[in-house]
Amino acid sequence: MTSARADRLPNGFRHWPGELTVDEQAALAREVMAGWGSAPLYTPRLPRSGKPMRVRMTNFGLLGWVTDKTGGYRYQACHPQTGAPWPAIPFLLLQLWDRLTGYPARPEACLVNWYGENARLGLHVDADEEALDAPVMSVSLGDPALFRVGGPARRDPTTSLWLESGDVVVLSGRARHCHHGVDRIRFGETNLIGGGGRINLTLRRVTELARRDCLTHAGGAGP
Ligand code: MD6
Ligand code: FE
Repeated sequence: MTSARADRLPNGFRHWPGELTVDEQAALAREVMAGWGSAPLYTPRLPRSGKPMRVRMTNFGLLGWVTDKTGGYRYQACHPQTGAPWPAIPFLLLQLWDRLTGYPARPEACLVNWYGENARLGLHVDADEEALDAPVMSVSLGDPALFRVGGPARRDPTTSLWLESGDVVVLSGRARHCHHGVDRIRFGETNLIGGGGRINLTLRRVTELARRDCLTHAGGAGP
C-alpha cells in the first residue's frame, strides 16, 4: 500500500509528502542527533505495568513528554535521567510549524521518537496537553513507516499510509482526537540516521494559548 484513500482519512488530517528537501533532512537529522549528546535517548516505560516501549525517546523544547511506571504520562521541563533542561527546538521546525499550522503560538514540546529494527508504536490519541485545540505536527526522517489512522474510538476502522523521510503530517480539528500509531518501519531502506532507523519529531503546544502569546507571536518573526 503506498497511499491512503483520502475519503477514509479523518477531517483535519493533512500529509505533505517530501516537504523537506534532502539537504534539509540531512541538516535536521544532524541537529537532532547532536541533541542526543545532552539529551540522550532513553527507553520510556508504560504507566502501572512498567513495560518498556519499543520506541526510544527524548525531547527538545521547554517541555518534554515523558512516561514511567510510577509517574505516568506527563510533560516536564527536564530530562528524566540527566535532570538537564531539554535542548532548544530546531529553528527549521519552528518555521515549518508557523507555515503549515498557522497556529498563533509556537510549540513548546518536540518529542523525538527513535525507531530501530522492530520498533512500533501502538494506537493512541495525543491527549496529555491542555491546548487540545492546537494542531499537532510531525516530521519523519529516515526509514519509511506504516502509519495507521482511525477514529476517536479505539475500535473505529483505520486506514494506513507510508510516511517517508521529509514528510510532514498535521493533525487538527477532528483528526487531533483520532487514534493513530506506527505498525512497522522498513528498516535499513535509508542511511540518513547511520545504519538505518527512523526519527519522528512531534511538535505540540502544551499550555493554553494566553492572549499575551497571541500578541507576541502573531507576526511569526524570529525564533
Ligand atoms: C510517529 N507519530 O510517526 C508517531 N502524533 O512515529 C505520532 O504519534 C503523531 O505523527 C500526532 C501527530 C502526528 C504524529
Ligand atoms: Fe501521536
